[in-house]
Amino acid sequence: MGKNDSLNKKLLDLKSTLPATILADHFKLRPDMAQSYSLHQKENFQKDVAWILSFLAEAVWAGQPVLFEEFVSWLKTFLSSVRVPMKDVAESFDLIKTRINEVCSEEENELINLFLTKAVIILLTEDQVVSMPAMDNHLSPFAQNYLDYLLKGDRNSALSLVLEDVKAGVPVKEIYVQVFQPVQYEIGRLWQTNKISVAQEHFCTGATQLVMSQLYPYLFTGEKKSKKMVTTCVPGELHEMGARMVTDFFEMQGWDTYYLGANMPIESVVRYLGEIKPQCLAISATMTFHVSAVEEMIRKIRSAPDISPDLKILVGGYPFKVAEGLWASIGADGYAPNATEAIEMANKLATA
Ligand code: B12
Repeated sequence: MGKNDSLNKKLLDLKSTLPATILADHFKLRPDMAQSYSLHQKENFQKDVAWILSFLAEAVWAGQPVLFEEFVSWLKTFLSSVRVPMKDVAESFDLIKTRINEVCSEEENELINLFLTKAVIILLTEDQVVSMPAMDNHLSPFAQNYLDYLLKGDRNSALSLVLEDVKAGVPVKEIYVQVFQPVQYEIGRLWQTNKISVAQEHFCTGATQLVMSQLYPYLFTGEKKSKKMVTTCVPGELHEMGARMVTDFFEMQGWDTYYLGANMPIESVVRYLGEIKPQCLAISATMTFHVSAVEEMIRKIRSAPDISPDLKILVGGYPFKVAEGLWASIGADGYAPNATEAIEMANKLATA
């Protein structure tokens, strides 16, 4: 699988001009729309075109059509919930294809057209293709109760519910795996299907971060392993709860953990690793268009003179779940789909 840097750049460069061009093309094709679109709709249309280019560029770069297909399924679920006809979306994809074909080589177009043709098929198949983040996510009665409190804006009751359980001896890990993670996924699904607002999603996430911080005294096991690990997200990546959860699982296993959180500049991570000298680094990315940043971070770490070649680098997050083998192709030592398996993988790599 080759990394197509020049095509990636070409597609990303198009983000500055193509959205306006496609909007104009679409209006030419459908004058009725030109009349009825509000300014807000025009802005959203152009944002969507820029997004399509970002996902396309990254999937083409990674040589992973599945990343783009997943995105198209996601877009289908997202736009269907606000009643955008898929015929219109498919038309835009065709216009995007035509315009890209004007500026790319024959060989590049052959590759891009494979991605875009499949996208149109996904959009126009009758069955609603449900993307991975919107899949049915069965919550336990306890998790449902917790979510209901959050959705009502009742953070205190949500906190009490969890604290009572933990004080009664329920392991923190169980709360993370059976409550926080599925509830976060469900919140995402509710937002994607237009059932809750961005504000509600932010409130729920903030509340769960608060509850997690209250559980901090329960994380320490007492037995220390004299092993260090650092966790970070890549530049631009704002989803930090997966990274945080992975870090806390290591802490509960007796590791000394150093959690850097969201949106970390690569140079700072490299410098920090040189100072801390951990045995393991966990890199988290949720958005598909951040995979190349993960690759860049790994490449820069590997070439830094003061970082041990024995440092084991684990990666995880949504794109790595979707695209099999992606982790290996960007130079990581391992991947795990969740916090529990992240520990198992780190132990396996330590003894390898
Ligand atoms: C909360 C949230 C946000 C918050 C994040 C705040 C914060 N402080 O973290 C905010 C509001 C910032 C946000 C922003 C956006 N979000 Co958001 N967000 C979510 C949401 C609802 C929950 C994320 C979460 O907390 N998950 C819980 C954790 C525990 O799960 P996890 O990340 O999968 O982590 C586990 C594993 O993946 C693994 N893992 C993770 N990292 C690592 C690392 C290693 C090394 C290992 C081994 C394992 C591992 O272990 C973890 C624990 O088991 C998700 C829904 C979802 N399905 O995830 C959407 C979601 C990810 N967001 C989405 C979108 C679209 C966006 C935005 C683009 C929205 C917008 N229009 O602006 C932006 C992009 C921001 C950016 N540039 O990063 C979409 C992505 C869709 C797609 N096709 O990619 C999702 C899926 C929602 C949806 N269903 O549509 N978001």
